[in-house]
Amino acid sequence: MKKFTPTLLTAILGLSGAAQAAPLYNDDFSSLANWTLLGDVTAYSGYGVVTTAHTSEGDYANLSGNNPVETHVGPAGLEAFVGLAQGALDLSNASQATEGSAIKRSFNVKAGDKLGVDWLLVTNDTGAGFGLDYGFAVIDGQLISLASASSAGTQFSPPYAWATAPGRFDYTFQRSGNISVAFGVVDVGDYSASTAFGIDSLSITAAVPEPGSYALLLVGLGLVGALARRRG
Ligand SMILES: [Ca+2]
Ligand SMILES: [Ca+2]
Ligand SMILES: [Ca+2]
Repeated sequence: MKKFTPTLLTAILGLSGAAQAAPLYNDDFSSLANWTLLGDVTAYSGYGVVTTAHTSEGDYANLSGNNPVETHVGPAGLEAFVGLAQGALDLSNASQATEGSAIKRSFNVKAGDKLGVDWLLVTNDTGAGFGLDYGFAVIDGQLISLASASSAGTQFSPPYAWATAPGRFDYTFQRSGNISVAFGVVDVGDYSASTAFGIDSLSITAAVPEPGSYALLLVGLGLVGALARRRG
């Protein structure tokens, strides 16, 4: 009987390895060339960074020289840019989002594909009456709050006083198509006490193979077995 040669093993392992496809997209945010930008946005310190820091406030946390954008000003506003209805970024009537920045692009994906991205929020928006600023994602029109200034409890270096623990956001696409993905940050309740939201290491990986693919794999293995027996 023919033995399983290294070549044959490699072929079989290669087949099963194909079930774990390489990422469809990777982004290390060394550049923002693939994104559309609004407000104070820059690639900084290995992250894609959006901030609420306004130059006219003498805020030295502004990184790009471009100012954050008003949240609720119709088509030119931040909410419209990320594909949300006016008022959607408010936490409540009493805690309205005022200004912020965002990046967006679209990805051609299939339902079940998975997105992952690292994030870190750094802020001066702490203390009594503050702590409301937040970083968010908007995927296919759905707002997902990722990080709040209220959870920034680790001392950070100037110009920001506090940082959250680093986080990773995982998302499974609900439908196939060219799906819009945005990341942003907003001032809430006031325009002051800036917050910066950094994202990094974005990847999109294919859904696990459909049952049909496994069936094909089993048929393939069955053929290999039959060949081995015939030649035995
Ligand atoms: Ca990076
Ligand atoms: Ca603020
Ligand atoms: Ca501001």
